[in-house]
Amino acid sequence: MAVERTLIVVKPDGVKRGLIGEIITRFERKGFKIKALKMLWIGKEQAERFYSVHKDKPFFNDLVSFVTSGPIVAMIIEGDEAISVARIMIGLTDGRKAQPGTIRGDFALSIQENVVHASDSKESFEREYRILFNENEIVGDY
Ligand code: FUP
Repeated sequence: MAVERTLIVVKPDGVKRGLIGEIITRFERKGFKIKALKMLWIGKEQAERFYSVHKDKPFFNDLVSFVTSGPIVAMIIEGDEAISVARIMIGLTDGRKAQPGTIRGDFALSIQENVVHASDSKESFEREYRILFNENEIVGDY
């Protein structure tokens, strides 16, 4: 058993559509512990850093505009194999191709406005959570 942490973000479309509770509930019911949770509205520079791996992609500017278009909800969850399990729970990037039963499969019909983000590796998590959280916002064991 490998207890891991991962970062989950409810994107601006998910927040505007009232899906915060639904998404938190899915991760809680699955058995993950929430170690940090907050709503924030990131700016252009923070968004560009968050998505820096995509800086040369044609969709980069649209992606940055979208993710700064409204508040987001960010959380750090913890549990067995959190990184790979969360990726299964969110589904494929394109909501039109994501399996029903996954978050994107149930709530998204777009590749850009796909409701939720989850770190895709330990390295991504380590880099991404530091962009959105300070260490003192993460709680200890409970
Ligand atoms: P994912 O890890 O599933 O969120 O997907 P990626 O890291 O490949 O892409 C990050 C975000 O870029 C996606 F959530 C949505 C956006 N994106 C586009 O807008 N267009 C694309 O063709 C691919 C990704």
